[in-house]
Amino acid sequence: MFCFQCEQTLGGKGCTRHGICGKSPEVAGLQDLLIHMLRGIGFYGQKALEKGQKMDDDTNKFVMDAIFSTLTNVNFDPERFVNYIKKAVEVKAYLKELAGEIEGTVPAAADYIPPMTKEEMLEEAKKFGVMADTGLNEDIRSLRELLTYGMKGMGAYGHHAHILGMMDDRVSHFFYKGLAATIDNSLTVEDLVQLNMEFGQVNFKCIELLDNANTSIYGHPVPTEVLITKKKGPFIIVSGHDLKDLKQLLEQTEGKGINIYTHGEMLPTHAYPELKKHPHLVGNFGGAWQDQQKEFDGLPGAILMTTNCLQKPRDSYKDRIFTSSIVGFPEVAHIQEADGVKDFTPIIKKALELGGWQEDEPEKKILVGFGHNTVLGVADKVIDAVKRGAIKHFFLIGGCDGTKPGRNYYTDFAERAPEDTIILTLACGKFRFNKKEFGTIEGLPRLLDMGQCNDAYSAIKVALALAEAFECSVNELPLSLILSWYEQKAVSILLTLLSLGVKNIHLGPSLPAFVSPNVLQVLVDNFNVTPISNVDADMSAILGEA
Ligand code: FSO
Ligand code: SF4
Repeated sequence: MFCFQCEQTLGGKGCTRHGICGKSPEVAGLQDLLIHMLRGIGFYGQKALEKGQKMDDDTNKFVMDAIFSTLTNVNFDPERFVNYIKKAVEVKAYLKELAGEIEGTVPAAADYIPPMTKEEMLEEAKKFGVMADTGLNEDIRSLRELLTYGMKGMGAYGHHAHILGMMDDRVSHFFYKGLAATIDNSLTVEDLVQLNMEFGQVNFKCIELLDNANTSIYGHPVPTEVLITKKKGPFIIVSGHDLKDLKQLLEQTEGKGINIYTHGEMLPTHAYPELKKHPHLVGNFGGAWQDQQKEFDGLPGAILMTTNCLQKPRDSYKDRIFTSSIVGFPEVAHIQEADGVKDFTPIIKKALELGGWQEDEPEKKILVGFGHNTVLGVADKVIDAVKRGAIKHFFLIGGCDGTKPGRNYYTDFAERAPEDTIILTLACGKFRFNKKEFGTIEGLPRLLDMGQCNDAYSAIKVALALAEAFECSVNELPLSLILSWYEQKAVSILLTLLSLGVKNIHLGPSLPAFVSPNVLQVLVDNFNVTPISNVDADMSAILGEA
């Protein structure tokens, strides 16, 4: 196997024997084969679109879901990948027919048909790994992978928007174009840089769609205090990013005496009016995803993983963890779905059987719910405070957490931020410091949580509005982006920020292994992307201190 798509890749180079994430060589091989099939689907899909053919919704959905399934920490079940590959054969045949006669060269990947048993698929997969084409120019490989990983992230966001009934052709059609580009040998480094930027714009549209879906269905997040301590009684912990799963579970557990806790990236959901109105959505449990094995160990409650980040479940809780939709792990119960409705009966039964915590803990709370609607609602106050010098700078400390050392940087950075600065947070990196006290500036909390990683849309919207108010560009605002990346959703957000012309991003804890030295130089030259160094030096440089 060879995989280097996430930040924790072995030695900063690539996982070759077994994934640090727990991905087996078997799953890695099947994912390689699935991606190879999707590239061919991209070719015929793009040809069909160029001829003005209409793409049906099921095909678009398959492409998004299949690419999402290969994202880090989502699905570890080989059987699910065998099924995706079989389905991909049908989808490709359908698109080939739709595309009709092809003029010009057809790449070999487009007409590739895999064998139908898992064993044969694994043998074949060896031909299609990331490094299989040893003669490929390293910058071309780097840019193809950058685009592929960005699309994995957009597959996740597109999936969430789609299940809430929102989709846009610009988003769903880009997958064909992007995947086709990764097997187009006529494209140069410049073409691929350009395409990655185009992708960033399309992903911006995608996260906007998702924001519209979330806020039109569940209301705009409002500042909300969230309990972070245990309550007596049976409970279910819901992790991941899927608001629809959480809503359906809240409805199905109504009046059953079960408390629902959010975990990880589900924390911001407490702020949505249509979710918070359920009194049994009681609080948030634990820290970021990488703490789950320790935190779920022997837990007297049930756990639902709606998306990444799933880690290999320990035996102590394997009987009480459930996966849904794209997530999977061998021998872990999967929640079934029919016509968009999930049946959570098994998890409800499990929670009641386990009985839950025996006692209440003394209460502690934290504040969430500072999406674009809330922040822009107090924009006049914020702008005035900046003009008077009461607020000197904004730091967006956003992105994902992870297992590797070096991530204390973000906690240290937040703690070192001067008292006349505001800290905006996004995604699961915040768990390292969101329970600390940061105080207020003129009644405004200094730490404002904007939400999940996909809520980067909120941060961008606020930044654009502030730039308009101050009649300057985003890059001239007293705003610095201090980003931590882990998996491919972060890659998609990074490309979106770059495509919007955002410069001076501080990126860490390490740089992506799939970015070649020349591609990195392009990012540095054009966008001044800066690797994080040490907190004091970075803070001084940002604030212009001597
Ligand atoms: Fe974290 Fe995992 Fe949201 Fe990621 S839970 S690491 S960027 O999947 O998605 O922030
Ligand atoms: Fe390694 Fe990350 Fe790939 Fe898992 S997803 S195999 S940890 S590079």
